[in-house]
Amino acid sequence: MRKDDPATITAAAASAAPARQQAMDAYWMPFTANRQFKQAPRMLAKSSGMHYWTPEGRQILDGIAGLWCVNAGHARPKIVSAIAEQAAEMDFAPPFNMGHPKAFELAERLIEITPAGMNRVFYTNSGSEAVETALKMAIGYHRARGEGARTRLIGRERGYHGVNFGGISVGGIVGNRKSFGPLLPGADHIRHTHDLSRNAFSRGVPEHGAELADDLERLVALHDASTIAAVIVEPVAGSTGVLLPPKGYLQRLRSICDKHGILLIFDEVITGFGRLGSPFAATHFGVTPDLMTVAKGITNGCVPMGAVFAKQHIHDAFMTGPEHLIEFLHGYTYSAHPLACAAALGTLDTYADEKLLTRGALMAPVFENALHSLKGVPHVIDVRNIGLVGGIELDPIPGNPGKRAFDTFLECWERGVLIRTTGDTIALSPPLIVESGHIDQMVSTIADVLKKNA
Ligand code: PXG
Ligand code: PLP
Repeated sequence: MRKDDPATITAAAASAAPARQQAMDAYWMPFTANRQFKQAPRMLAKSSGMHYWTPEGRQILDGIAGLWCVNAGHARPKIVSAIAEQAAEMDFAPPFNMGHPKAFELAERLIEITPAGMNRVFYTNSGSEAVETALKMAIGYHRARGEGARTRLIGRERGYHGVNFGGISVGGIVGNRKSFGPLLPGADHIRHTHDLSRNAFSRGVPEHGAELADDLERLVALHDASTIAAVIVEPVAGSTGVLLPPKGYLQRLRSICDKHGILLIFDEVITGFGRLGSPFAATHFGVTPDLMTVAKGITNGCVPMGAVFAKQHIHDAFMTGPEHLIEFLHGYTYSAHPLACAAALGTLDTYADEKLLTRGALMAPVFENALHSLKGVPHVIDVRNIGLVGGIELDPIPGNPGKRAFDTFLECWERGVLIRTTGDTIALSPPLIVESGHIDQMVSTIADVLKKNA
């Protein structure tokens, strides 16, 4: 019997506590409608390849790589054994003033695939922590160079940069910000690039909107460049509903930053590690930022880990003063955790063995055609795609935003397909091992549900 045979899974699950009888009050769930969930829980108990299984043994096709992170698919042998062996060999090593070989080996391996010049790696445990780290690096860098007045941080409307205070300050998702007070002083935002009137149903990057990068000039005129440390953007915005950069937009942002001595930070937590069909969005678009944040796909989602990649001159600016003193007063107990480093090395091996960091480019045409077949299906007002990321925007039910997409999510789950929704946009981001049959199943399930509920 294969180990991913549903019968085996059902037997394994039966020995665990049955999901429905599990007491559920104590666990306060993240980014979840807790009361709705606990009335009708959606539980996952096992995963392998392109699939999850529920505790009852029902197979679910994973249309979102877990949460944009399981890029090589689930339960990959090299990653599983790397974690198991590391746990037995050394569980933890203090990261402050101590090292362990895999942390250095991993950094060397990572800079082989980062854009040229981004050759310093700082480890965190999540994308949110990577963002906080990058923002502090940007401000600290300017101060170390004698430009201590450059403290402003610029984000973009609708941007998502995790949930910590720095990240929500530069973030632009209103719901994630409004309940939490005044946030970081000095943060400001350029306009988002979403424009259905000009760009609906674009295949790949939209034609119109490069000029929106000039909005940065407006903020420079308002605040003066001498007060601005950095601009942070997602090269392709994920959480807010899959918004692609207009043709030429990122290049323009880069040149405005250069003109004014402002650092450019790409938040590649979703776009990193092959999602667009290239190792990173920076590689894909040919635009190199000064700092880059990653997480998720760095360990295939198997152990929490994030990182900041920095250009060498940023790192070097900190390397002053007495040699026995700490140069950058920042770090996490679990930075470079041995289990995470082992998982990341197993992940990079798996990506290399199967050429997964560029496989998205091979599958992108199949994915694009399947997604755009949804044009004309009831309530579909836009389809957006790049690499193996897709966004399907639905017209909202009047007075009930988000409901149509959430109901579609629930029905797809009942029909064995896991999708993700944000507002009224459905996001698809399958593992990079996806085959065309899986793509057909995802897209036809969504189409069937939308037609049934038309
Ligand atoms: N930056 C970006 C661009 C992200 O997409 C983070 C930072 C934060 O990473 P952590 O590891 O702290 O969650 C993210 C995370 C969604 C969704 O629904 C996306 C993310 C997280 C949760 C949900 O699209 N991205
Ligand atoms: N809070 C307290 C009281 C701590 O001692 C520490 C770390 O030593 C932290 C927070 C930060 O934890 P971490 O390093 O895991 O982010």
